Amino acid sequence: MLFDPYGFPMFLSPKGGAVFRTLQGDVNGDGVVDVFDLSIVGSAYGYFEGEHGYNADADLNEDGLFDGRDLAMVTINWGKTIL
Ligand SMILES: [Ca+2]
Ligand SMILES: [Ca+2]
Repeated sequence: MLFDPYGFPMFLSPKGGAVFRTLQGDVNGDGVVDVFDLSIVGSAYGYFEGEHGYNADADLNEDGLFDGRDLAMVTINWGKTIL
């Protein structure tokens, strides 16, 4: 995995191949991992891909299920900001 100078992981964009900076657990993409992200992942907890309550944005490890492993990514980075 690549990391930027601030220690945040960088990923390849599936659409354009460009590298962009992100923060794991920042589900709503506002640059901070906080209660708003937790509320999103809480509402998706236990849902499988294809089910009505499944939220692909909350499936942080992209395994088709939202569970404790995704929740752990939020708690590990709790309070961190991308700025
Ligand atoms: Ca956020
Ligand atoms: Ca998952």
